[in-house]
Amino acid sequence: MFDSPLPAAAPSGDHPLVTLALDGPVATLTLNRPAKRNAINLELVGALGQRLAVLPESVRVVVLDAAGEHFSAGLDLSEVPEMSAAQGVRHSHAWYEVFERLQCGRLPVIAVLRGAVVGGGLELASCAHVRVAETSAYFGLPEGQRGIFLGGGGSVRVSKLIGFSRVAEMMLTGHVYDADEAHRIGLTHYTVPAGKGLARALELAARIAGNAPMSNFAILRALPLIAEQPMSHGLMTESLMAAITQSEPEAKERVEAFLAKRAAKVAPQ
Ligand code: 1HE
Repeated sequence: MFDSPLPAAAPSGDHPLVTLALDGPVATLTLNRPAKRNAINLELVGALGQRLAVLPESVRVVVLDAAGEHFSAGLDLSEVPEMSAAQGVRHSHAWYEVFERLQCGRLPVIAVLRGAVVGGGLELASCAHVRVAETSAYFGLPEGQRGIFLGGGGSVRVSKLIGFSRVAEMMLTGHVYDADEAHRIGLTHYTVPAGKGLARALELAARIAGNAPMSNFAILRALPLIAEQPMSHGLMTESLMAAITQSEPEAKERVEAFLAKRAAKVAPQ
């Protein structure tokens, strides 16, 4: 074990680098370092982790937004020159701890992406469950050009989203994907006009918050496990999760409402 390099945070979770707005079941967390294009230093990672740790029980969905024109310029490069190899490993693990809280916590996360979503910013965005990109968003992994490497989980998470080959090519050539291309390759789920990202994310958040909690739990906790399991194990996990979710009283009520023609039909949007 080693000491975390993350700075101690206020027990309330309050920190100016990540602001919180609560609206019913939706918590909007906003990266708030626009003068540095939301470059991610350890203080910001710590602030994000602390905010996530102390969200009220009433919160059902997190929207992750960013102040200014850019989601994030990635790792705060000013932290690199002084870092020893051992500190570098601990630095990455500090990011992993917080990013895992985001990806594998109890809450679905919707990221609102605009401008630069690069390096560690893309690694952060890849932890979200839903990615909404404004048309200004662009996606790159300039680590190769900076003489460094992915260190915030991107070699695992971004590769799972778009494939190892695209990640290698992005890093080797400095290829930057625009919002349309990113959508086409499955890096994002929605592309919306400039300035409309937060509104779309909030609309999606309301839908997610309206799902049965057990269904959201299964989507967050079982689906990623199933993706890692061999087929026979995945099918067994799926069947157990299906049986548990459908035995919840809320599932019975929702299905009965549909059968009684009291629930909305599926329709194209
Ligand atoms: C920064 C950073 C940063 C901006 N670390 N300070 N990431 C990168 O290689 C991306 C580097 N950044 C850029 O390419 C550009 O800043 C942007 C395209 C994102 C935005 O350009 P622009 O013209 O709007 O802003 P700017 O003038 O370049 O930056 C404004 C300020 O933010 C400026 O500081 P100032 O004190 O001169 O005002 C910049 O120095 C500062 N700034 N980006 C530190 N990244 C866990 S491993 C992950 C590894 C990586 O993430 S590698 C990728 C790093």
